[in-house]
Amino acid sequence: EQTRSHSRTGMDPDSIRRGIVDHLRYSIGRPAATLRPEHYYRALALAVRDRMQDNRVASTRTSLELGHKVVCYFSAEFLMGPQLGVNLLDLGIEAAAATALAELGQDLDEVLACEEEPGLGNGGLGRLAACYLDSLATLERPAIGYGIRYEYGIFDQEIRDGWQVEKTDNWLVAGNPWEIAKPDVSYRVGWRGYSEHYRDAGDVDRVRWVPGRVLRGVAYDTPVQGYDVRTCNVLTLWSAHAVDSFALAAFNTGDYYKAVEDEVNSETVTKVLYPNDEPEAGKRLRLLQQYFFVSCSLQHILHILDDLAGTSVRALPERFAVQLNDTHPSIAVAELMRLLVDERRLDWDEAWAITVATFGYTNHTLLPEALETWPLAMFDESLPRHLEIIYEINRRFLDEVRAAFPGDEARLRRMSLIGEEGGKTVRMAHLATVGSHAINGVAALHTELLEHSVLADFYQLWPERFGNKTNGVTPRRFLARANPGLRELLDATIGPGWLTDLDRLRELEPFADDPTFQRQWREVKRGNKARLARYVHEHTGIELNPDWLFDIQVKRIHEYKRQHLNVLHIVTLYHRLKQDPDATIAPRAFVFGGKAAPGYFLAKRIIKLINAVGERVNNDPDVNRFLRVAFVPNFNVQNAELIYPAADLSEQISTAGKEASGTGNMKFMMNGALTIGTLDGANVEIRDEAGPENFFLFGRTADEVEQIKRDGYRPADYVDGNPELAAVLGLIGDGTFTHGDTEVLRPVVDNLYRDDPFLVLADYAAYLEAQERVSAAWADSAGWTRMSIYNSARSGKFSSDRAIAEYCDDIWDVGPVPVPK
Ligand code: 26M
Repeated sequence: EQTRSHSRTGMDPDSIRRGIVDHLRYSIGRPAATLRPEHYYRALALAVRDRMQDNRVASTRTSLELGHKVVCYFSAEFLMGPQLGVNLLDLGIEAAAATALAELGQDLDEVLACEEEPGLGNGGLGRLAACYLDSLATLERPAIGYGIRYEYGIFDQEIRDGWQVEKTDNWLVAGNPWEIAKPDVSYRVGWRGYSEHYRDAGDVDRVRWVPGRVLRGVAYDTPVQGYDVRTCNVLTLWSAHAVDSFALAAFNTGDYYKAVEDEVNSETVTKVLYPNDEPEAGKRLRLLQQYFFVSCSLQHILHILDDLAGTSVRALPERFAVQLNDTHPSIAVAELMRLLVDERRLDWDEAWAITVATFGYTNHTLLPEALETWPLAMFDESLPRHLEIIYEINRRFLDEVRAAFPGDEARLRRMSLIGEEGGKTVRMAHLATVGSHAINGVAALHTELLEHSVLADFYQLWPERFGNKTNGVTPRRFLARANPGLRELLDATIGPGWLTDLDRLRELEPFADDPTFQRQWREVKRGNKARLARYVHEHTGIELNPDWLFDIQVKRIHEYKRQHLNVLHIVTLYHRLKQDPDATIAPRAFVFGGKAAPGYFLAKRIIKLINAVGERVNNDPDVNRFLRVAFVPNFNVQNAELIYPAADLSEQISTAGKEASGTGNMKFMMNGALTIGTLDGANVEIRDEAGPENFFLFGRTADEVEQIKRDGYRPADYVDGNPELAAVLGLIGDGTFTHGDTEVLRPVVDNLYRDDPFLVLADYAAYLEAQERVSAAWADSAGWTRMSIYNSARSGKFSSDRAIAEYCDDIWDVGPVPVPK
């Protein structure tokens, strides 16, 4: 290992070139004459993985042998994005790899473009998990990400005739060079069946679960390299397979064929990622997915403990901290109790103390329709023993509530793990809360609302368990990789330390009014806008002028995120330009991107609305001198890296109180966009950091939203009181944007006029007024540039390094474990 630079895993261009050539020969196996960039991609990826693997071996040895505590991040989603670029950055071998490839006649950028991104997440929650793995490794904290190896990730979105069309994301077809299959790391996971009471050898009454079905989980490990450190952690994703034989002892011959018949093929369990905002939830297979990965992960953790000689399961909370990323893995609370009580034969109280000391729970949404519950009957049929355990947890928990709040029957009903309204259900947020020593929200406002609304009763019982952990994003991917121009300018201006200490961006402040620096800043931004314009042209045929204001909204399409409010602004400008042929406005390019859940009717109409307005605007010579509208198809991590750095204006316009945090808002800010936004989620903190003079605030507050709803919101009143708004809705409804078709967009207009559950119309006037302020500010180029610089300079708080340091200090009690170089 001392002679590493001469070994097969050296970091110099010669060693990397030899690594590529070796893998082309021994791992790819194609005649030299037929080698294309994708083969060089795979060979380089494997060569890079080899180098991470050395670090991985050293990291495991250091953390496990020295007895350090390990963070286990349980998440049904990890939206990792392309790996090659960041891994080269983390290892410090971008230049060396480019040289090695050049010597082989290949271009690094072309090779990077060959990577198919693993889209194993829906959006914010899954991407957050990926940013956190990056920061854990960079901060040298031993960590394992546990999740599901979906064969099909989030669907690929195509736009046809303005409509979203879903294509399956077959991301594994060309193979995945980053993962290592571990067929020897495999666990059995039960399902259905019944529980059985018996007397053990020591004459103690015990319960065991006799599953009706069994499947097998196999681990696939992906290394997660820290930046400029030896620490390399791992993401373990579980893949479902059939057990070796279907002929389980529990089956009698009569059951056998029936069992095979109605058995879901075991492999289907990890087939496909579910959308998180599909209106029709409560799918049995989804429950099985959750239980499957949680059971494998907990078995793996207990197995690691067993392997550490002399470590009993009683030491679990000293050696492992398990974080539940939303309620998706919250069945872990019942599963760990089952493993400890039924299988390891601990008594209940001791097992419960271990469980609560082990788990932490992060809540990511307050939307009532998004809180996970399972129909009791389905739960009982699927996980009968776990339901019994949940009843016992609930019985003891409600005794505790009764003792704390005597005679408060309503409170007991509200807090129960079992919901009674509209058919009995298991409330997963309650299970996660009761089973965790730490519960957190993801932005200050969100945590506040959590403590006083959704989990208010729990907060009153255990205030000390609650806390805030404002989200963060990794500057390695979303600044250094995504914005090479800015990276270079930052390095030249304040030195390279910012990449691991983002607060140092503050050192830019003295340059905010410096004309030379301002010019360089604008040149970087213009280059990024030209780069995005090329991409948009290539993928949509729409031409955008990089000198225009780039006004961007990218995120999942959802009513609460209010993309339609943005469209109302565009249609207002269209209307004004058509009304007055002499009118001029500061030219703007509106860019949208985002996927709608396949079953979400209105979200899909909103996509159609954006594209319909875009088609009309982009082709009308009266307005296309001032306005363009582009919908970037298939928003994903890869094109996100082109989009965030190209923004002048970041649209963060959710109804106050509905967006838990947002993380795109942080990526825009770091890259020098100004925000137009409501007081929602982390926007509040973004405005605090940037300074209110560098943020375009509008809209009702969360309290006002609640007040308006309580008073009986009547959206039609806002239309009747505002002729311009009436005209704008009229244009959308009368076929102006749909070749005369008055039906297609009718549901969107009707919904706003009749219900408007997210107060689009109540905030319309304030939004227009804020957009006027944006246009006025844009007219002053030096002033805008100063505000842009201040936004980047003050974005340090939103590094995931800050967030992870807080989790480590306040919840996990895990310090740095440097791995010697
Ligand atoms: C489900 C059914 C119907 C409508 C909505 C949902 C639903 C909405 C949100 C289900 C789950 C949801 O939350 C998951 C999620 O991705 N939350 C996001 O987590 C990010 C990381 O913390 C935050 O930045 C986002 O604000 C939050 O929406």
